[in-house]
Amino acid sequence: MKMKEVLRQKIEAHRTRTVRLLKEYGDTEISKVTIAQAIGGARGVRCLVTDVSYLDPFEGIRFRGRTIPETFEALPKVPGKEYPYVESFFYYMMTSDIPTMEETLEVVEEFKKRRNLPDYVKGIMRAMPKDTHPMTMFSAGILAMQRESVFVEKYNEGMSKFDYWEPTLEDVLNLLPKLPSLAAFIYRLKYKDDDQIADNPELDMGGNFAHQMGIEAPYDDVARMYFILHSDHESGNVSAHTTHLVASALSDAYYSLSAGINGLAGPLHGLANQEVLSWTMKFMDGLEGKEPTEEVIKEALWATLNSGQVIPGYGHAVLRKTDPRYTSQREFCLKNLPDYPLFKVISMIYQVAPGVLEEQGKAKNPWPNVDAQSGVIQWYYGLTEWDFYTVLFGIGRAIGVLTNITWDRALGYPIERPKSVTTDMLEEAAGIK
Ligand code: AMX
Repeated sequence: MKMKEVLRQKIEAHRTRTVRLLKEYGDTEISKVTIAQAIGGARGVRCLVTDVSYLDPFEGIRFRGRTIPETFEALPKVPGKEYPYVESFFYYMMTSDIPTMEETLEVVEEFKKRRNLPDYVKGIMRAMPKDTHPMTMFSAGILAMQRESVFVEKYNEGMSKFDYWEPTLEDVLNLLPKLPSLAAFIYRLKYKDDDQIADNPELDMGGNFAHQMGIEAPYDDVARMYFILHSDHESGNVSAHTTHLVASALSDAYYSLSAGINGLAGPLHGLANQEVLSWTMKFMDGLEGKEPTEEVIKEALWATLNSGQVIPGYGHAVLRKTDPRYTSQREFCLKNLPDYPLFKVISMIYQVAPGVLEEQGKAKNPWPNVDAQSGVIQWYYGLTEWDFYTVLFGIGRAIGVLTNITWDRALGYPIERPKSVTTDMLEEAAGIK
């Protein structure tokens, strides 16, 4: 596979940089840690390394150095479609090279060969209680496939540290293509009476996902856009960090991703997209058919804040402006569903919420994040079961975090083990003890 050979060269070239930094400049300081950071979730502490993406607080995410519009522009598109192959994006994230159409199609074919969901996973999904959250099912499905790990097999046979990345990549290539199949299976099982739709071997990852969900075009392009946008947000966010942390113990890709998905399932992280839709729907129900006004939205936002809850879809631990992932999806809506009532409400919230959060004066970032805009698109195309939305996020996020753990293995990153201190020690450091 061309991608693997390119990756091998990139890894070899990169290793010398990492080794040099470690050996010659290991003592160079890049961050300090304050008491507020130790108590406050390590916010802003620079202690993780990734080259897959970088998040600037004001500019937003860059994937391998490219902004979102630049990434969409550069990658090969599915013929007749507006968005690139997800497979080409995966190639790009792994290697930092933009693949040709030929290189892309090689990954597309590889993914097709590997995307069939094993029967035992279907059995496990069917055995789970009907009210199980789709994120629990998604995580359990991934974990159930751990028995297939090539990394574990090779590790048990005995393998050099320098080769770890190869069976890790093999696990990633086996696992990633199965995620849309698993997600669509869960969706049809849970919401469509287990009326499953067979794989269409003609279709790419995004196309086959839309097909297996049972949703017409342009939902295939929505899926491509969505998976790419949600793929990576550097390494400190909960899903990326968890995946990296678990993998650092040499747990394989299945264990690691399943753990990361569990983190994504939290309402302060990926589940916020579900929360945005439920908040907005409750708000619209409360209108009882009346036209929403900015005044009424403002009142509803204040009611949420005054009851001690957060405004879902707003704020961010790193970003300090409107999330470009929000903007990208907003542009999609302006083009494809400009007059849709739900989109109009979401847009009105965008006009009002930052001012409300600023007035309250707590949130460091009053601007919307990715989750404030994603649900409306899903709803418009008929995916109204909002507790499924975070699973979509999970498929996308897997691209980034699985790329990262492959590189973790390639660069020999060790087991992660930060140091904790006691409250006594903090008081001592503060000079109050
Ligand atoms: N609504 C109300 N209050 C908010 C808020 C919001 N959207 N965002 C931040 N705040 C509050 C915090 O709860 C905190 O309150 P406290 O002092 O009483 O504890 C205070 O403002 C300071 O928080 P912060 O430094 O601005 O944010 P953070 O880095 O601690 O947390 C985040 C970031 C995303 C968890 C937070 O902004 C939030 O809860 N947002 C709503 C949930 C959401 O949209 N999550 C999705 C984020 C993107 C993603 O991961 N998918």
